[in-house]
Amino acid sequence: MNMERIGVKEGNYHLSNYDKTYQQFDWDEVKQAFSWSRTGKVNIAYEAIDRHAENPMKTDQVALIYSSPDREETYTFSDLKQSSNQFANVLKKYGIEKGDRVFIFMPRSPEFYSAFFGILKVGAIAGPLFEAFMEQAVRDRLEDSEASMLVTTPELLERVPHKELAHLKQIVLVGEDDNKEGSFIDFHEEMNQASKSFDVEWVDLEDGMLLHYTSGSTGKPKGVYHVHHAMIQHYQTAKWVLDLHENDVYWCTADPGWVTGTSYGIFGPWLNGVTNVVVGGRFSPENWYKTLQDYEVTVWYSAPTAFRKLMSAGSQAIEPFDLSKLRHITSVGEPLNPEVIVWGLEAFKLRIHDTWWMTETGAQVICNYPAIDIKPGSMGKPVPGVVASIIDNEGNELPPNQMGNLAIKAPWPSMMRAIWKRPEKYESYFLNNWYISGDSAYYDEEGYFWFQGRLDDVINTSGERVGPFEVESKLIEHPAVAEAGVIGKPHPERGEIIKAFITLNEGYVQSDELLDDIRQFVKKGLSAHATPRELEVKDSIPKTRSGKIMRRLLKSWELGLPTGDVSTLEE
Ligand code: 6R9
Repeated sequence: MNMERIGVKEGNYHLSNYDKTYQQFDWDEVKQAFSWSRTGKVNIAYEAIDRHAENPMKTDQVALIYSSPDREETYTFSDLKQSSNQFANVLKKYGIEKGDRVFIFMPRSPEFYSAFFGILKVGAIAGPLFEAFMEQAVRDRLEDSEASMLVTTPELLERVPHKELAHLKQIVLVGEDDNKEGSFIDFHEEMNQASKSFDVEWVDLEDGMLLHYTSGSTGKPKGVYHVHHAMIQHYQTAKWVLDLHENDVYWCTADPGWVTGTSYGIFGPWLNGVTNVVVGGRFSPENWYKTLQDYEVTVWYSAPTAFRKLMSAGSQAIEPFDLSKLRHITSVGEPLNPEVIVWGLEAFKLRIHDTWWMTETGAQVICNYPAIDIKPGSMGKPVPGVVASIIDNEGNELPPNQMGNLAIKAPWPSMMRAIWKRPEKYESYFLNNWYISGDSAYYDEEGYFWFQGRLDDVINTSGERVGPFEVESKLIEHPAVAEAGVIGKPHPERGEIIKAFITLNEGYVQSDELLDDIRQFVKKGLSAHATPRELEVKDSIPKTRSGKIMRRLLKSWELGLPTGDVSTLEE
């Protein structure tokens, strides 16, 4: 097989002529897809839910398939319109107004989506939090955002220091609470009493709708602020990149505490009126394959870390399942190792399409489309309507094949509009009208972008620049290696040496021979200078909830330094 390039399969794809569209496209063309282009009345919740509920052809279509170990339910667009109207009425009753911050701290569930759209319908700003956050992480976010209301569950309430948060006026509890002390609002009781009709609060395209907190390498997490305008890009990229069509059944595995779980777990599919699968509970290869099979999922959006777990479970895990309905797979969050793409071709007979974007970009920016060739290891090409480039530290564009700052020309529709309460921080992202991503990359003569690393992760060993991703990818090609995290460790002679942390696949035990074999494998496969001088076997590799290897944390452990903000660390 030619691994340099994987060609396009026959198919009726959106964006069938990438080059032409890229040259001619203007975001104004998308506006007519929304009712506000005719009525002037804007609200992303209306476009995602109510517009379909008011369409006789779509009102009874299943919008949400929810599946968790103890619940399996479906909701139509009409159901979601009504339940979010009910919650909007609850919010009004308790005085929530346009611009207020209302946070949601609970597992994925149908109630989550009613609450989320209810918040948007009153014009308030939603702040979704990962259910696994512990007290400090919850406190930081509620304090910084000055949220006035929180929607949570009785189980998670103990991690909310509510008596110490001056701005937090009200807490809505979803679920039975036996020893209710203090005055909480009972979600189900209020919903039962609330009217199913509601007059949506019309907003401006530039009004806020979402605050996503993300951690940088230093300091407290920052609130990335998004506006209703983002819907234009959510909608259009969900067509071009996720290739969503009317009859698709779509599954995004991301939690809405992460931007992927909102932009493409909520907005992308529902703005396009597609049936959306949401799965609660824990990951296991069997559950995941069963989900794909039982709901006849056609389009799937997940992350390299998940694909690698499935890959290490082997082909016997996939064999019992019929995945013949699946026609398109996409990936985000960290580099997609070529090894995983090769596995995907075997396991699913499909290409896995890598997509690059960030919390700050709000939507997909550089992607592999079903309609272009894939070069494994590359993130693909910019979304039409978005200009991406590589610039030096002075803000000058660099020619092909030169590594530099991956940058996006401001503005684009889904771009963040502020860092909450920190205008100087926001300004610091921009240079000569370029948004500086903090990633390093280069593009080749054909315009494909190649990720090199977070700028702070690139290793310089004896004057050679080595991207940790390259080494990690090579390591996991070794049959014994399940996962790998690679850092640069300071070294008096060489500047840095490469240190790799690995976990082993089932059936392998650590021995000097094995570690030596792994090192030889990298040396042979990559190069001597990219070979880890140190190799350490671990039980697990620290990752963020969105699946990114936390090299910063590995490095702190290695050097005995303080670990900084670890609120996004997966358990
Ligand atoms: C959507 C999301 C953003 C950072 C980004 C980069 C890394 C994301 C990637 C990727 C290589 C890809 N990243 N996608 N790196 N290839 N396809 O992940 O947002 O959590 O804000 O992370 O993730 O380093 O700068 P966010």
